[in-house]
Amino acid sequence: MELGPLKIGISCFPLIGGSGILATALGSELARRGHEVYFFSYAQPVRLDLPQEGLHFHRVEVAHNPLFPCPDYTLPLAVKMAEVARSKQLDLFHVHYAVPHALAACLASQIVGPSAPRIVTTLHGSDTTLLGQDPDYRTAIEHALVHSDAVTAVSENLRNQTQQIFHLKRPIEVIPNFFTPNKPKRSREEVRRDLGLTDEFLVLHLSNLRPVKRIDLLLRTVAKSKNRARLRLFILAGGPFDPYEPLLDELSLRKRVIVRQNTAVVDEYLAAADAGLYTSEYESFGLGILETVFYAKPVVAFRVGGIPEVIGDSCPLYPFGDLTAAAAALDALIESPDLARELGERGRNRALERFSADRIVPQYEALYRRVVAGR
Ligand code: GMT
Repeated sequence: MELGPLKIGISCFPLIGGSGILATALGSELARRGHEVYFFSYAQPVRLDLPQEGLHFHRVEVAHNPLFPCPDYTLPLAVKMAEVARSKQLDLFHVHYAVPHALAACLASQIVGPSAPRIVTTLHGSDTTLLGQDPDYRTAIEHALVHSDAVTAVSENLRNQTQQIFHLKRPIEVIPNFFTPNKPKRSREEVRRDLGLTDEFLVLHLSNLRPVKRIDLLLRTVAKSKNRARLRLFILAGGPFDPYEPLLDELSLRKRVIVRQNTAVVDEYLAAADAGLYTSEYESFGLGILETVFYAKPVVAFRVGGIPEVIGDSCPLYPFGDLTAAAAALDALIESPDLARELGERGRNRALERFSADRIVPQYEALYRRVVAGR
């Protein structure tokens, strides 16, 4: 059954973090393809460019009602989703992260009743790998997964982990993340000048600095490099760097590391870099890695979670915690621009083939049509 453009409600976190960034990119692509997309969040998602035809943003007020001892977000979110679902006759909610978004969607659907939008839940990682093990959340997550009309995971690895943690009977479809580079506003030379660089090898790290990113290992890898005097580590931080300040002094790295906080648009920095360095102990996918790869930069990373699915055989990966191997890999790139170029190009070609919007967004559209047709 062929269905026309859909009305889709998207709930996501608005901050710098893979799930919100992916949800925002998906919403923009869907609007470009003629769908009407309604975002729900407590702030405008950092990469949501408004106004754009077909894109709407509904701010949810976190309730600080004096009757309650704690602020509440899930109920106001569910109410907003239900109101918009009714007034705009949404076809489906696509929620990113089980808690609170999938749960709010379940509640909104009960509020709306028989004509409620279908629910597609996309799992991004910590919502099942961490919260799924937390007895205070596990049952609620399980409820949301069982009551969604479709559940997707961003990698095979996350699908397997989720199945192991929850023993679900329902299928989980893997739809990987995608990325669309935006033309950088400044030239590579301008950006490097702004960062105070001349001919240093610029190693980029892009993340929210949560403990799972192992920033300690990131700094220790750089400290182990034979070429540390020739390199600069540039951290685009979506979270506070303060906890790692003492380590900078301990490893005598202060002059080698540049940190910029909360940068929403990363393209010009990706273009200005020479390589990416990621030392996470787990990534369901690693959207920052994909962004780096799309700019034809070679990546040094550990073989954990879904990272092998993103990188394939385009760059070697190393056992988790093998800092000697990671530092040697970095040295090889610094010492051989040809190798860096070859690995970077190989990664980009693979990413273009597998993780472009044109490859991934139609997979979501096909899923939406299946669940809406099954109403
Ligand atoms: O990595 C984070 O801490 C943020 C988190 C999120 O939900 O925003 O990222 C998760 O989702 C991203 C988008 O699908 C994935 O690329 C990240 O690998 C995943 N993080 C983890 O699994 C730790």
